[in-house]
Amino acid sequence: MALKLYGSSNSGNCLKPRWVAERLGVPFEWIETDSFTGATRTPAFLALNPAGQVPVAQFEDGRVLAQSNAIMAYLAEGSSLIPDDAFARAKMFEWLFWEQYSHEPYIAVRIARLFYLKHRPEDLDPALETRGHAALARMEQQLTQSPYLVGEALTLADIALAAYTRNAPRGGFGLESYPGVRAWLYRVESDLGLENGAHAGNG
Ligand SMILES: N[C@@H](CCC(=O)N[C@@H](CS)C(=O)NCC(=O)O)C(=O)O
Repeated sequence: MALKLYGSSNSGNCLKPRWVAERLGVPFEWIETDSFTGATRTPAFLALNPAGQVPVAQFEDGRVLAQSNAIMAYLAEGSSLIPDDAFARAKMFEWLFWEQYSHEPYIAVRIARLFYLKHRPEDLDPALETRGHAALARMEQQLTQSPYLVGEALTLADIALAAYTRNAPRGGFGLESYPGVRAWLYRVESDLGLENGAHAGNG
């Protein structure tokens, strides 16, 4: 298999490049690598990615690429998932950078602590909840104006943001007050062939 994707199936960051590869019909081998059980800290894995994190893509020629959004951008080069228009493309990157700094550190971290590590809500930093809701409100603001984060069509911005937003209820973030986000999630999940609402506490 030409492309190897090392990742954990429970991680939104890891699902992002997998969804892109599936959407674009890029063949890949998935190598399940669980960061909770030390698989990202073995000498073999650290030789691949010294940062000790998944996802990691390894190409046929041996080259290795880390960082979910960088892997997505490389896989999607020349596809409709990256807008042709320079400004729209920059807007897509605006959302991708924002996702890593203002969404994932709160929503993904609260999901990990509550759902996977079984921490008690009262033991968590309250900023995770307030900043997470601020991120959802920012998305809602955009998604009441356009069906996708960058205009009329699915881009990498939607794939990146859907990864943890669809599991936000597992982090204690109810989506009831974000109708635009819920309608957008339904759209993106349908585009990607994912089960609608499967992880959102709706069924
Ligand atoms: N910014 C990175 C974050 C990657 C990341 O945090 N991966 C987690 C799993 S979701 C991990 O491997 N954690 C293990 C560690 O940091 O030791 C990306 O988008 O790929």
